[in-house]
Amino acid sequence: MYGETEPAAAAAAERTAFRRAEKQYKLYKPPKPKGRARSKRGSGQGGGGGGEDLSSVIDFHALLAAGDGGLPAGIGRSELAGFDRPIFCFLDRPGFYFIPGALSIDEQCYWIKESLKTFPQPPNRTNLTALYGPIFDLLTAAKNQKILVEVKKTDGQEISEQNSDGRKIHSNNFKFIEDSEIPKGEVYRSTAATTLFRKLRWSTLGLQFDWSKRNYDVSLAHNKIPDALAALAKMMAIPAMPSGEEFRPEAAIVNYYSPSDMLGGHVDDMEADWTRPIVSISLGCKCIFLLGGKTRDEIPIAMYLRSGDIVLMAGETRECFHGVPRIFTGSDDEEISALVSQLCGEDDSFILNYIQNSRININIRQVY
Ligand SMILES: O=C(O)CCC(=O)C(=O)O
Repeated sequence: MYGETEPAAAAAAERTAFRRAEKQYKLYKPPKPKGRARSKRGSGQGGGGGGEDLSSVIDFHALLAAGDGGLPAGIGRSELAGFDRPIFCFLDRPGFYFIPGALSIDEQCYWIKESLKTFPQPPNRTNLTALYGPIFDLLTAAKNQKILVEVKKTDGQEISEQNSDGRKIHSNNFKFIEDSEIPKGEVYRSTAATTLFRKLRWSTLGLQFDWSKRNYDVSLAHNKIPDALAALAKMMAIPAMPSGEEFRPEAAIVNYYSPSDMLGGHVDDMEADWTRPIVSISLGCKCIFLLGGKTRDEIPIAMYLRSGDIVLMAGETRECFHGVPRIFTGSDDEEISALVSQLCGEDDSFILNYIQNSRININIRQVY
């Protein structure tokens, strides 16, 4: 999901403690047998997801249930007058706050729906924008089994245009139609909306992030962060904010993870003031989140993030490597079962199907 790394830097990163942890936790798919059956010996490192050692992964929900007496060394509780949710922190990672179960089931369902329906709507950009141009109503099209087709222009006009970087973009040549409506001989290519929906990896809200330059491109058209999301972020940011100051939500990245996706270790360093937190909301399937140190050589702390949890990263923790090596799908997570009971309307089945096998992360940032 993130920018390319130089080959030498990538090779060095391979040998680090952070990379070792990523390899320890990532999902290993069993290799497909080729030809005659092969010995199973050595095929496994985690054996396709079962049997690996997850005993050192911190589970803040379990710690919460155990009460204050059960806190392991290095983990503390933070108390804040007027903030009515439990807050955990690491004594050696100032600026990191974990708010377990910060969102109710209703709120989670609301934000899952917004993430799938509203957040990918133009002018917000997604990973699909560079290939297809702005796509409107992808969720509705996917639900209705529509096909996105690139239609030949009849007036001989060039199908592609160039954006300011010289990269080809397509505009107005794509539209959703019924399968039965595909005009013979007038279509360059066609893709099922369900396929595109499955390929959605990120969308950006507010100020638009340019992944190729790894900075915010203020010249790109954008809407401001939706009021309800801004209000939520302001409220949740309080534990990490200097007293009396208010967080200003100016941009957000929404990450969509399918079962085998991971987010490699990185530092988010494109915002001006690192005393301001990144407010990071987890929805859907549980994942392992790695919080490393200021170099990849420090052994990262592994913790579970579950649907409804919120993490704040501010101050020194803004300089720390972090990433998501593993998503747990198809598990009997309590959080997912709770969503199942709530997303039971006729209109919800598509979303429910998606979220039972996916994770969504919304991270909200103050840019300036
Ligand atoms: O998915 C997550 O929980 C982390 C996302 C993240 O680190 C990022 O988008 O920079």
